[in-house]
Amino acid sequence: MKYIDEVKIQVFAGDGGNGIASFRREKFIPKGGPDGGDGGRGGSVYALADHNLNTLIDYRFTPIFRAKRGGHGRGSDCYGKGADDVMLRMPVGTMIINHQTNELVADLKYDQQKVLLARGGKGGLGNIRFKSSTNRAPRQFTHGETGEQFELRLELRVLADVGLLGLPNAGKSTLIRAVSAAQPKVADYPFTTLHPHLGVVQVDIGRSFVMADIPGLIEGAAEGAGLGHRFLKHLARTHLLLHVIDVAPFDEEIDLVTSAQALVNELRKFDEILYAKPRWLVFNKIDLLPEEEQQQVCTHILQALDWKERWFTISALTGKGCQTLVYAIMEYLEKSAAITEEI
Ligand SMILES: Nc1nc2c(ncn2[C@@H]2O[C@H](COP(=O)(O)OP(=O)(O)OP(=O)(O)O)[C@@H](O)[C@H]2O)c(=O)[nH]1
Ligand SMILES: [Mg+2]
Repeated sequence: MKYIDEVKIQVFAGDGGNGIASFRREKFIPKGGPDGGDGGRGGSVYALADHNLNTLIDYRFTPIFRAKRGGHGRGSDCYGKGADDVMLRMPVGTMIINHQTNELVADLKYDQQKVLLARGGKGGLGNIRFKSSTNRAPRQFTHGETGEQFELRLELRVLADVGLLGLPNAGKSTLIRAVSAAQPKVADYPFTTLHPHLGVVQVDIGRSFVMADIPGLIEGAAEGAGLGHRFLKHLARTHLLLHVIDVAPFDEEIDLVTSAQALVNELRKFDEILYAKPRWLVFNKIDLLPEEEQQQVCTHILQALDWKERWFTISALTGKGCQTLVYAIMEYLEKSAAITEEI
């Protein structure tokens, strides 16, 4: 299925139904009073967050949504029927932006969150409403209000605590499979992952965090190489990035230091804020290296990069080191959340 994370839609709420001027006409009642009812309310358009959805693709095909108008009032005190509301289901993590003003209308953060997008018009008043002691036969009535309408932009930014960053084939998807129930495809060719996947990492009872796996990044991504770098925006809301490095690449020509630096450059070209986020190094596939070489390779990279942050060695395939990594992440997230609260 194609992954769509930005779309433009138009929403039209229904107009209110008109009120009506009408008089009772009955046999033997020569002068019946006013009996024109109010118009019904127009339907409104709402957004509803749904955690079972993970793409905005449906909106690419159907970008226009209209709620119905309210029924008109009728004689014999009959009120017009209110129209049904229209519910637009969207993935959690969708940001809804007014396309004209660029204002953020809503940010869907939890399942079943409901947000009004366009309000239906109120129904008009029937002439019963205008009856008074001085005016027993009013002819006034009002029209229904117009429903609101907007052009909106939907932008999906997955909500994850930790994001995986790395060259294609580094083992990002293997890692998320090892530590969560997420099952993105794993294969020994580059660009296996074509869109973001989320996995919930359950560390202990009641302690968990969300990890995001995104497509691999290569040098020149800013200029469109590989799958480009547009998927990086999905890391914008994370608190921590894990830079996954394959320590035993199939292609022995690959220089681990240069390629790690190239990746960080791409990150920086994409967004300074993302670049400034806390980042840890994760040396993966250590099962492919003899023990003494593991140490050598890691030390070499750490020194060449002048690395001051935390780093880990793992094998996503055998699971070695993965527990230590997830506990460290959990503790870090708990601590940083505490810091934010204190401020
Ligand atoms: N020996 C070994 N192989 C691994 C390990 N982790 C991943 N692999 C293999 O490396 C290949 C690529 O793994 P993926 O998890 O698909 O890599 P990715 O980083 O998600 O790749 P893209 O989605 O293409 O960016 C697969 O053949 C995995 O089985 C590891 O720790 N040890
Ligand atoms: Mg992958």
